[in-house]
Amino acid sequence: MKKEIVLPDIAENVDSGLIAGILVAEGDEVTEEQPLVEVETDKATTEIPSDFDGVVREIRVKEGDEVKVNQVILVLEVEDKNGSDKKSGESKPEKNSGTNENKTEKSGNDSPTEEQSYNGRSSKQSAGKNGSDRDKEEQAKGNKGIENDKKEQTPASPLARRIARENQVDLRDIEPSGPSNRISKDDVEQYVRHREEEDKEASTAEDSRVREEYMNNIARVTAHTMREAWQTIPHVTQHDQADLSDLEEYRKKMNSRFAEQGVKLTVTSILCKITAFALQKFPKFNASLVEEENKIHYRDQYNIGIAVDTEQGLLVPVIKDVNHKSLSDISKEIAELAKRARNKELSADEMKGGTFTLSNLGGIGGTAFTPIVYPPQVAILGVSEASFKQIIVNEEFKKRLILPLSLSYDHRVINGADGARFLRWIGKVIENPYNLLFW
Ligand code: CAO
Repeated sequence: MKKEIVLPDIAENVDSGLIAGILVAEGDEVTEEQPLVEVETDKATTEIPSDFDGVVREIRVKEGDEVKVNQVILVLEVEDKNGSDKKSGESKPEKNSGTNENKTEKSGNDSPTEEQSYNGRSSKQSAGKNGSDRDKEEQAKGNKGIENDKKEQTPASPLARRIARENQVDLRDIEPSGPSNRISKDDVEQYVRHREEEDKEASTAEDSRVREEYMNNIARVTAHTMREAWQTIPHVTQHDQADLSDLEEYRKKMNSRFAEQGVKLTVTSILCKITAFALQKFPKFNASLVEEENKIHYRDQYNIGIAVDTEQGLLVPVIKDVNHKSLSDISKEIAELAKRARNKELSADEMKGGTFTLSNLGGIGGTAFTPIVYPPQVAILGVSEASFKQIIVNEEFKKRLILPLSLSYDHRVINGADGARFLRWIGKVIENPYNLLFW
């Protein structure tokens, strides 16, 4: 049968309370005297215990609700004992007011307090109803509860607790002002006021040091793309290095020849060409993932985006069909697109269709970085500054120009072993371009 648990008459001159906590959930099995909810009045914080063993069928209140005395808080399903058991009586208000002596006070006051005197009153009332033995037992339980709570809680009035909770104040941070060492409502309010003043001062000081600037369109698009990439792509970055010495020497030699045609062969253009070969050798790196269809789309176009640093932000123009273009054409095109990017002259089409990206920060510096994959691509090659290192060649220390390489890839498509193989292959071609003849 169903039994309603109502808010009992918890103290003199108190006709309502605030639900401070719900300690059970619908469907919970509860036992007699198990606390069901916490109710807060300006006199005490009180746990309302169950009058019966049973199952919680319905909770009719929520935290923060104001509840009147005799208002139903929740409904229990209890075993029908044909009314023989005095606990199964229907006189809800009396029943609950009869359980007042069981409530555990939350106050931690050392001196006699409103809560304790309330407890005393309740005990007296209940003594008349339930007999002295039970009363003593219950009072002992209540006192034990008070002792435990005293140890655990900072002494404070219920009203002070409520204001502290509403303002997210930890009572342990507050110095009580009164002689009883008990935190009062005034103490909490003063603390909150002080904290607000401090916050205001701090934010005013901060504001005066902040210069606001709206992000331009490039910065906004970059921010959006980078967030999407970072949130959706599980990134791994594989680092490697390659001996650039011979290739760099050859590049310089060739540059004197290309200079006549107004072309400068650059590290970027050479890496772009080598990368296009690598993408043909390792098609997974020139692919995109269509996760909703569980498919990988392999591209047969080798369009390499080149990250260009401009005053307005990062732009990535695309060199299309790199595999069909000569090194001098690629060099010219990168120079032209980088210039157009810096002059804000790039068209949208010139930034579309990339299947892989190359980001060379070596002209600026750095030893390694973790570039972010540009969706829907699945990999990006980062290049840092080539610098001279002592390395062992044929059992001898040699001064060599070492180029750091950082490959980031989408781990949903590419495994660590694939990444290491791809980057090592590029490294070997940089170290010895003859390798291209034998792949
Ligand atoms: N190591 C050492 N030196 C390098 C180098 C490297 N990895 N890359 C370029 N250099 C050298 C060049 O050889 C050149 O020297 P010389 O004049 O003596 O030949 C000098 O640095 C300047 O090169 P550059 O930057 O003008 O030309 P580039 O073709 O190598 O690079 C570009 C072009 C567009 C890639 C570059 O200007 C650029 O904007 N880089 C920044 C890319 C970026 O912002 N990436 C981050 C994106 S977020 O992932």
